[in-house]
Amino acid sequence: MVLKLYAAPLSTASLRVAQTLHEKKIPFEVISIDLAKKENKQEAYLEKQPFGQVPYIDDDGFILYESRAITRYLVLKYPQEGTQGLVPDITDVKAWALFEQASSNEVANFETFARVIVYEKVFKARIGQDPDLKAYENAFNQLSAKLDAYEKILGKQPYLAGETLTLADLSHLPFGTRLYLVGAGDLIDSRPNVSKWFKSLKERESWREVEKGIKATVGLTLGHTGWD
Ligand SMILES: N[C@@H](CCC(=O)N[C@@H](CS)C(=O)NCC(=O)O)C(=O)O
Repeated sequence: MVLKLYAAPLSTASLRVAQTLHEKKIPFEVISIDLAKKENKQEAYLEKQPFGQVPYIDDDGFILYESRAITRYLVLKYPQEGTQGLVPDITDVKAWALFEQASSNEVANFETFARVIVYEKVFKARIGQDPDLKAYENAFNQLSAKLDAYEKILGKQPYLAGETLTLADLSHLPFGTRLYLVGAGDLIDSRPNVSKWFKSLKERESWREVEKGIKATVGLTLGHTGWD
């Protein structure tokens, strides 16, 4: 049975999973969840994803949510397909630990702040609320300091976990590209190592396939909703 991705086609976490499906050349069907209509809060949905969020996958009856967990599952389950090496050999504990370190950086040192910048700058306006400029400025300054550390790391190695591209790098794309959309792309572009690294990520074919909205590679895509 073809893998099913329950997603909002422009949601950041959904994009993360769809990009990995493209990297790994895994055929998938999209079941579009309309967040505005709160389809993600209906009882049947909550049975699969108890937190009422997108995305989740149904891989022949195996249900999994949390975008980063899904991408790791896909890479480990389909080792022969598509791009190789997106996670290190799981028996190489040091390589795996460096991958975990890079992955935690993405969550704790990048998305935490990028999310606030995007949310305050654009999302609140879309739902008719005033942005909290102090929260915006605070997140901007904190992300700026974190990216100074990224600049040093990427001056010593091409990717965050070392010499090769991993999911930890790709995971930055959904919110990293949103920074450009809200006029904060200079946080990336003003740092040469970060800028070169991020440009190489944005140019991947897998990202081009999903950046304008996730489309199924098999079956139907039912409309485009969701942006955060
Ligand atoms: N940590 C989760 C985050 C999922 C998430 O925040 N999904 C958002 C869309 S990007 C969502 O469903 N928002 C609607 C809601 O929380 O009610 C993941 O990575 O899968």
